[in-house]
Amino acid sequence: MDFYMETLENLPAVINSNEGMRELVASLVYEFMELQHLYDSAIEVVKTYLNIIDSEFSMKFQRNPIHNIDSRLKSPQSIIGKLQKKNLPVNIESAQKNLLDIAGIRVTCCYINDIYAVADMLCSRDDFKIIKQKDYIKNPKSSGYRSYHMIVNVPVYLSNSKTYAPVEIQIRTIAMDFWASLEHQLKYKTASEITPEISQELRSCADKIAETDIRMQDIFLRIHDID
Ligand code: 0O2
Repeated sequence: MDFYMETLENLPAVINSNEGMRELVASLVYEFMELQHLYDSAIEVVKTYLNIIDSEFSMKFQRNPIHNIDSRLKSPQSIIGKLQKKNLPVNIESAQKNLLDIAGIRVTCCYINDIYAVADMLCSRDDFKIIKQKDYIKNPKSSGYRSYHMIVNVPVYLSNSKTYAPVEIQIRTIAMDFWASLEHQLKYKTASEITPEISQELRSCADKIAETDIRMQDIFLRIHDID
Protein backbone atom coordinates (compact mmCIF):
# COMPACT_ATOMS: atom_id res chain seq x y z
CA MET A 1 0.00 0.00 0.00
CA ASP A 2 3.07 2.29 -0.10
CA PHE A 3 2.15 3.95 -3.40
CA TYR A 4 -1.45 4.43 -2.22
CA MET A 5 -0.45 6.03 1.09
CA GLU A 6 2.32 8.06 -0.49
CA THR A 7 -0.02 9.52 -3.12
CA LEU A 8 -2.63 10.43 -0.54
CA GLU A 9 -0.07 11.97 1.77
CA ASN A 10 1.33 14.13 -1.02
CA LEU A 11 -1.88 15.50 -2.49
CA PRO A 12 -1.85 19.21 -3.34
CA ALA A 13 -3.41 21.34 -0.58
CA VAL A 14 -6.33 22.32 -2.81
CA ILE A 15 -7.43 18.65 -3.08
CA ASN A 16 -6.44 17.70 0.45
CA SER A 17 -8.67 20.33 1.98
CA ASN A 18 -11.74 19.09 0.08
CA GLU A 19 -13.13 15.84 1.52
CA GLY A 20 -15.01 14.89 -1.69
CA MET A 21 -11.98 15.46 -3.94
CA ARG A 22 -9.78 13.53 -1.52
CA GLU A 23 -12.11 10.53 -1.62
CA LEU A 24 -12.35 10.65 -5.40
CA VAL A 25 -8.57 10.64 -5.82
CA ALA A 26 -8.23 7.87 -3.21
CA SER A 27 -10.70 5.64 -5.08
CA LEU A 28 -9.02 6.33 -8.45
CA VAL A 29 -5.58 5.49 -7.06
CA TYR A 30 -6.94 2.30 -5.51
CA GLU A 31 -8.66 1.30 -8.77
CA PHE A 32 -5.39 1.86 -10.63
CA MET A 33 -3.46 -0.24 -8.11
CA GLU A 34 -5.99 -3.07 -8.50
CA LEU A 35 -5.51 -2.92 -12.26
CA GLN A 36 -1.72 -2.99 -11.92
CA HIS A 37 -1.96 -5.99 -9.61
CA LEU A 38 -4.18 -7.84 -12.07
CA TYR A 39 -1.83 -7.26 -15.05
CA ASP A 40 1.23 -8.06 -12.93
CA SER A 41 -0.38 -11.34 -11.92
CA ALA A 42 -1.28 -12.16 -15.54
CA ILE A 43 2.39 -11.65 -16.46
CA GLU A 44 3.39 -14.05 -13.69
CA VAL A 45 0.93 -16.70 -14.95
CA VAL A 46 2.46 -16.62 -18.45
CA LYS A 47 6.06 -16.43 -17.20
CA THR A 48 5.52 -19.43 -14.92
CA TYR A 49 4.21 -21.49 -17.83
CA LEU A 50 7.09 -20.40 -20.11
CA ASN A 51 9.64 -21.34 -17.43
CA ILE A 52 7.98 -24.73 -17.01
CA ILE A 53 8.11 -25.56 -20.72
CA ASP A 54 11.70 -24.33 -20.95
CA SER A 55 12.85 -26.51 -18.05
CA GLU A 56 10.88 -29.47 -19.45
CA PHE A 57 12.77 -29.10 -22.75
CA SER A 58 16.01 -28.86 -20.83
CA MET A 59 15.22 -32.06 -18.92
CA LYS A 60 14.05 -34.02 -21.98
CA PHE A 61 16.31 -32.71 -24.74
CA GLN A 62 19.23 -31.08 -22.89
CA ARG A 63 18.60 -27.70 -24.49
CA ASN A 64 16.69 -24.52 -23.74
CA PRO A 65 14.51 -23.13 -26.53
CA ILE A 66 14.08 -19.91 -24.54
CA HIS A 67 17.11 -17.70 -24.18
CA ASN A 68 15.50 -14.93 -22.13
CA ILE A 69 12.14 -13.67 -20.81
CA ASP A 70 11.53 -9.99 -20.15
CA SER A 71 8.35 -8.37 -18.97
CA ARG A 72 6.99 -4.90 -18.40
CA LEU A 73 3.86 -3.08 -17.35
CA LYS A 74 3.05 -0.02 -19.45
CA SER A 75 3.61 3.10 -17.34
CA PRO A 76 0.62 5.35 -16.53
CA GLN A 77 2.17 8.10 -18.73
CA SER A 78 2.53 5.72 -21.63
CA ILE A 79 -1.07 4.43 -21.18
CA ILE A 80 -2.39 8.00 -21.20
CA GLY A 81 -0.22 8.87 -24.22
CA LYS A 82 -1.51 5.88 -26.22
CA LEU A 83 -5.17 6.60 -25.37
CA GLN A 84 -4.72 10.24 -26.40
CA LYS A 85 -2.97 9.23 -29.63
CA LYS A 86 -5.93 6.97 -30.49
CA ASN A 87 -8.44 9.71 -29.53
CA LEU A 88 -9.95 7.47 -26.86
CA PRO A 89 -11.31 8.49 -23.46
CA VAL A 90 -8.56 8.70 -20.87
CA ASN A 91 -9.77 6.61 -17.93
CA ILE A 92 -9.15 3.19 -16.40
CA GLU A 93 -12.17 1.55 -18.07
CA SER A 94 -11.09 2.78 -21.49
CA ALA A 95 -7.50 1.57 -20.95
CA GLN A 96 -8.76 -1.88 -19.95
CA LYS A 97 -11.11 -2.08 -22.91
CA ASN A 98 -8.90 -0.61 -25.64
CA LEU A 99 -5.28 -1.33 -24.77
CA LEU A 100 -4.23 -4.93 -25.08
CA ASP A 101 -0.55 -4.33 -24.40
CA ILE A 102 -0.61 -2.95 -20.85
CA ALA A 103 1.03 -6.21 -19.78
CA GLY A 104 3.87 -7.24 -22.08
CA ILE A 105 6.23 -10.19 -22.23
CA ARG A 106 9.17 -10.53 -24.62
CA VAL A 107 10.46 -14.05 -25.16
CA THR A 108 13.83 -14.36 -26.85
CA CYS A 109 14.41 -17.76 -28.42
CA CYS A 110 17.55 -19.33 -29.82
CA TYR A 111 16.20 -20.45 -33.21
CA ILE A 112 13.26 -19.58 -35.50
CA ASN A 113 11.65 -23.02 -35.01
CA ASP A 114 11.69 -22.43 -31.24
CA ILE A 115 9.46 -19.37 -31.74
CA TYR A 116 6.75 -21.44 -33.41
CA ALA A 117 7.15 -24.23 -30.83
CA VAL A 118 6.63 -21.74 -27.98
CA ALA A 119 3.67 -20.11 -29.77
CA ASP A 120 2.06 -23.54 -30.36
CA MET A 121 2.47 -24.47 -26.71
CA LEU A 122 0.82 -21.21 -25.62
CA CYS A 123 -2.07 -21.94 -28.04
CA SER A 124 -2.43 -25.47 -26.68
CA ARG A 125 -3.37 -24.27 -23.18
CA ASP A 126 -7.14 -24.63 -22.99
CA ASP A 127 -7.37 -21.94 -20.30
CA PHE A 128 -5.53 -19.35 -22.43
CA LYS A 129 -7.75 -17.50 -24.90
CA ILE A 130 -5.86 -16.36 -28.00
CA ILE A 131 -7.24 -12.98 -29.02
CA LYS A 132 -4.81 -12.04 -31.78
CA GLN A 133 -1.73 -13.48 -33.54
CA LYS A 134 0.52 -11.62 -35.97
CA ASP A 135 3.41 -13.29 -37.74
CA TYR A 136 5.89 -10.53 -38.54
CA ILE A 137 8.47 -13.22 -39.38
CA LYS A 138 6.62 -14.55 -42.42
CA ASN A 139 5.32 -11.02 -43.10
CA PRO A 140 7.98 -8.55 -41.86
CA LYS A 141 6.95 -4.93 -41.27
CA SER A 142 8.10 -2.38 -43.85
CA SER A 143 10.71 -1.21 -41.30
CA GLY A 144 12.26 -4.69 -41.45
CA TYR A 145 10.87 -5.62 -38.00
CA ARG A 146 10.44 -9.34 -37.38
CA SER A 147 8.76 -11.00 -34.42
CA TYR A 148 5.78 -13.23 -33.60
CA HIS A 149 3.09 -11.34 -31.69
CA MET A 150 0.28 -12.82 -29.65
CA ILE A 151 -2.37 -11.31 -27.41
CA VAL A 152 -3.48 -13.92 -24.91
CA ASN A 153 -6.24 -13.56 -22.33
CA VAL A 154 -5.02 -15.42 -19.26
CA PRO A 155 -6.94 -16.46 -16.15
CA VAL A 156 -5.91 -14.91 -12.86
CA TYR A 157 -7.20 -16.53 -9.68
CA LEU A 158 -7.61 -13.93 -6.94
CA SER A 159 -8.57 -14.60 -3.30
CA ASN A 160 -12.29 -14.72 -4.06
CA SER A 161 -12.67 -14.49 -7.82
CA LYS A 162 -11.31 -15.55 -11.19
CA THR A 163 -10.76 -12.97 -13.87
CA TYR A 164 -9.02 -12.69 -17.24
CA ALA A 165 -6.39 -10.16 -18.34
CA PRO A 166 -4.74 -9.72 -21.75
CA VAL A 167 -0.98 -10.09 -22.14
CA GLU A 168 0.95 -9.11 -25.27
CA ILE A 169 3.63 -11.71 -25.96
CA GLN A 170 6.37 -10.89 -28.45
CA ILE A 171 8.42 -13.94 -29.43
CA ARG A 172 11.62 -13.46 -31.43
CA THR A 173 15.10 -14.87 -31.92
CA ILE A 174 18.21 -13.35 -30.33
CA ALA A 175 19.09 -11.97 -33.76
CA MET A 176 15.65 -10.36 -34.28
CA ASP A 177 15.88 -8.90 -30.79
CA PHE A 178 19.32 -7.44 -31.50
CA TRP A 179 17.94 -5.59 -34.52
CA ALA A 180 14.67 -4.48 -32.87
CA SER A 181 16.43 -3.15 -29.75
CA LEU A 182 18.99 -1.10 -31.67
CA GLU A 183 16.48 0.12 -34.24
CA HIS A 184 14.14 1.23 -31.44
CA GLN A 185 17.01 3.10 -29.74
CA LEU A 186 18.10 4.70 -32.98
CA LYS A 187 14.59 5.75 -33.97
CA TYR A 188 13.15 6.92 -30.68
CA LYS A 189 16.11 8.02 -28.64
CA THR A 190 17.90 10.07 -31.28
CA ALA A 191 17.00 13.69 -31.87
CA SER A 192 18.14 13.71 -35.50
CA GLU A 193 15.82 12.78 -38.33
CA ILE A 194 15.74 9.26 -39.79
CA THR A 195 16.15 9.79 -43.53
CA PRO A 196 14.78 7.36 -46.17
CA GLU A 197 18.40 6.26 -46.80
CA ILE A 198 18.83 5.31 -43.14
CA SER A 199 15.48 3.49 -43.12
CA GLN A 200 16.59 1.56 -46.20
CA GLU A 201 19.92 0.74 -44.53
CA LEU A 202 18.08 -0.49 -41.40
CA ARG A 203 15.80 -2.66 -43.58
CA SER A 204 18.82 -4.08 -45.33
CA CYS A 205 20.44 -4.92 -41.94
CA ALA A 206 17.20 -6.65 -40.88
CA ASP A 207 17.21 -8.74 -44.08
CA LYS A 208 20.86 -9.75 -43.56
CA ILE A 209 20.11 -10.72 -39.97
CA ALA A 210 17.08 -12.76 -41.11
CA GLU A 211 19.29 -14.57 -43.62
CA THR A 212 21.79 -15.37 -40.85
CA ASP A 213 18.96 -16.59 -38.58
CA ILE A 214 17.91 -19.08 -41.27
CA ARG A 215 21.50 -20.28 -41.71
CA MET A 216 21.96 -20.74 -37.94
CA GLN A 217 18.68 -22.69 -37.81
CA ASP A 218 19.94 -24.85 -40.69
CA ILE A 219 23.26 -25.52 -38.93
CA PHE A 220 21.36 -26.55 -35.80
CA LEU A 221 19.19 -28.99 -37.80
CA ARG A 222 22.24 -30.45 -39.57
CA ILE A 223 24.20 -30.94 -36.35
CA HIS A 224 21.21 -32.65 -34.73
CA ASP A 225 20.47 -34.68 -37.85
CA ILE A 226 16.91 -33.33 -38.16
CA ASP A 227 15.21 -33.09 -41.59
P1 0O2 B 1 6.43 -0.78 -26.58
O1 0O2 B 1 6.95 0.13 -25.55
O2 0O2 B 1 7.51 -1.57 -27.29
O3 0O2 B 1 5.32 -1.66 -26.11
P2 0O2 B 1 -0.58 -1.03 -31.28
O4 0O2 B 1 0.58 -0.14 -31.68
O5 0O2 B 1 -0.20 -2.04 -30.22
O6 0O2 B 1 -1.79 -0.25 -30.91
P3 0O2 B 1 -0.59 -3.02 -33.31
O7 0O2 B 1 -0.57 -2.74 -34.77
O8 0O2 B 1 -1.43 -4.18 -32.84
O9 0O2 B 1 -1.06 -1.74 -32.56
O10 0O2 B 1 0.87 -3.22 -32.79
P4 0O2 B 1 2.04 -4.01 -33.49
O11 0O2 B 1 2.65 -3.15 -34.53
O12 0O2 B 1 1.58 -5.38 -33.89
O13 0O2 B 1 3.02 -4.15 -32.29
C1 0O2 B 1 3.45 -3.04 -31.55
C2 0O2 B 1 4.72 -3.36 -30.82
O14 0O2 B 1 5.61 -4.12 -31.67
C3 0O2 B 1 5.50 -2.09 -30.52
O15 0O2 B 1 5.12 -1.64 -29.25
C4 0O2 B 1 6.95 -2.55 -30.56
O16 0O2 B 1 7.29 -3.15 -29.33
C5 0O2 B 1 6.93 -3.61 -31.62
N1 0O2 B 1 7.23 -3.04 -32.97
C6 0O2 B 1 6.36 -2.93 -33.99
N2 0O2 B 1 6.95 -2.41 -35.08
C7 0O2 B 1 8.24 -2.19 -34.75
C8 0O2 B 1 9.38 -1.67 -35.47
O17 0O2 B 1 9.32 -1.30 -36.63
N3 0O2 B 1 10.56 -1.59 -34.76
C9 0O2 B 1 10.67 -2.00 -33.46
N4 0O2 B 1 11.88 -1.89 -32.87
N5 0O2 B 1 9.60 -2.49 -32.77
C10 0O2 B 1 8.42 -2.58 -33.39
P5 0O2 B 1 4.97 -0.09 -28.93
O18 0O2 B 1 3.55 0.19 -28.64
O19 0O2 B 1 5.62 0.72 -30.01
O20 0O2 B 1 5.76 0.18 -27.63
